[in-house]
Amino acid sequence: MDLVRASMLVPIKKKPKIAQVSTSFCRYEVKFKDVVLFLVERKMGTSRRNFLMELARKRGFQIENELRDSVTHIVAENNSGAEVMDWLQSKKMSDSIKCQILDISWFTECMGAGCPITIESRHQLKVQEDCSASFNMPLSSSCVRVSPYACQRRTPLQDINRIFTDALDILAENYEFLQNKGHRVAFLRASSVLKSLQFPILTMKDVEDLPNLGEEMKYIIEEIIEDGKCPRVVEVINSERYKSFKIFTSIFGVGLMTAEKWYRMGFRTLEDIKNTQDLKLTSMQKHGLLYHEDIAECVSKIEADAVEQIVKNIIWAFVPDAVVTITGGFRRGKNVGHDVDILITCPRKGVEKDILHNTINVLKNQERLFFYNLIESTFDETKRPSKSVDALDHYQKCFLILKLLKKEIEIETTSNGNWKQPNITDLRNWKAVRVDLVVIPYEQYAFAILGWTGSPQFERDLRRYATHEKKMMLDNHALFDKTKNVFLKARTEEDIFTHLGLEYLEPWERNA
Ligand code: DCT
Ligand code: MG
Repeated sequence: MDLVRASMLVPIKKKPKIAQVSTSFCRYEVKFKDVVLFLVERKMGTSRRNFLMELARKRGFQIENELRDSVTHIVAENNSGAEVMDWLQSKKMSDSIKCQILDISWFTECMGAGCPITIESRHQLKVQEDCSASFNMPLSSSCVRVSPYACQRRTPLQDINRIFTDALDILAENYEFLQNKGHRVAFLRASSVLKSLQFPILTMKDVEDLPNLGEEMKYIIEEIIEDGKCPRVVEVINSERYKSFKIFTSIFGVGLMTAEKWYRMGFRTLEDIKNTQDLKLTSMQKHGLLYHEDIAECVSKIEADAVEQIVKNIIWAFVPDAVVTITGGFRRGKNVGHDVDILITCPRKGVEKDILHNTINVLKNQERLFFYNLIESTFDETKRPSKSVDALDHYQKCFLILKLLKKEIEIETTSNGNWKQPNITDLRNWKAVRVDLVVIPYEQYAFAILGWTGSPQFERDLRRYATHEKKMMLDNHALFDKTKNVFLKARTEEDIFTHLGLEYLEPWERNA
């Protein structure tokens, strides 16, 4: 149908005037006279920016299309404070700007609340990184009492005692392979304490007052101080069981039970598994084997950002106000991970329910899906938070293997300005990447993002702390106060820390 005929079928409406705050043609009532917003288009894209501007106007906000002196709040998405300043400098505006420079999370929360909300430090894009954090960050062996809980320690990504923590982590992993949960957790806790230290361990005096270090762990530390290595760790690394379990559990879909079964059947290598015709494999394991080389190679930050952009482009085409966030290790500042964990929500109640199915359909049409396993939500409101510190959550989610095109990584890289050759060695123009997509109802988002940011050890300790120190139960859905017999509401991660009486830790301080 052509446009002329189409226009004859519908009554001709008066063309709406485009809302412009600085003129008198504004279609919507301005409710908040002191606030004038500006959205940075860089990394947000034109269509999403237009949608969000319209949404803000409907909610009674003033929003400028151009950066003017009247602007009070600049909002950017996926840009650091430094990047926004660079952009302002390129517009010769950096000196004159006296307004707030904020992350999109502030804008989204304002839209959810229907009014400007109080600006908290987490909303502010910092132009210079604040390196002054000193809470429980032991700078020498005698200066601070270290908490036994990871949620009371700041643990940055940089681990200056890696020689010790690697050893303890390998022994913990070996206990995991032996299915000895108690020893595994004890070694992980010990390693986690050392990761928070901001001084190198040089003598046994440096570790004598630290919590979670039993005699066994201290003996290992002593051996490493004296010889630079621990014979027990060397023995584990070279043991047949450890090597085989390491290979088997690196296959997507293979857990400890399957690894144990294969080991008992006499299998030792990847080839043993690939070459056994009558081995019963799940669809997930078959695909895990097929794309093992790529998946075992890990995902770089650049690849993760490209995946995030693909997912955002798809979702924003039909739900422009959806919130799509990378979590897991990448949110904690890691440069590599074994997968890309993405949380999806929408401030409009109920809208999130169809997002995952629609996204999967588009990914299928784009021929990007090597494998997916969609699990519907099993959330039951009547159930209290789980007692287990390692329990899985009940959100609707999808585990997938995504086809990432080499050119998409290149585009992502060049737009960032720092070119790096993608780590793809053969002539294929794609790489298979493991992605988890998780859909969260908006009111549970704070709990979900806290849970999915990790690290797993940080989460374990946070839940233990809630149970043992506060008589509360925390999981990825809710926080329950057993003394008052009520669920405590939280809009942000800070709210949850406050309920628990904990000092707030930024995601990059949770690398426990
Ligand atoms: N998580 C959780 N409950 C589980 C498993 C995981 O709450 N039962 C959280 C903790 C970390 C986060 O989800 C993501 O999990 P991983 O991807 O396994 O951890 P990661 O830190 O992102 O590790 P990697 O960087 O290797 O992907
Ligand atoms: Mg991850």
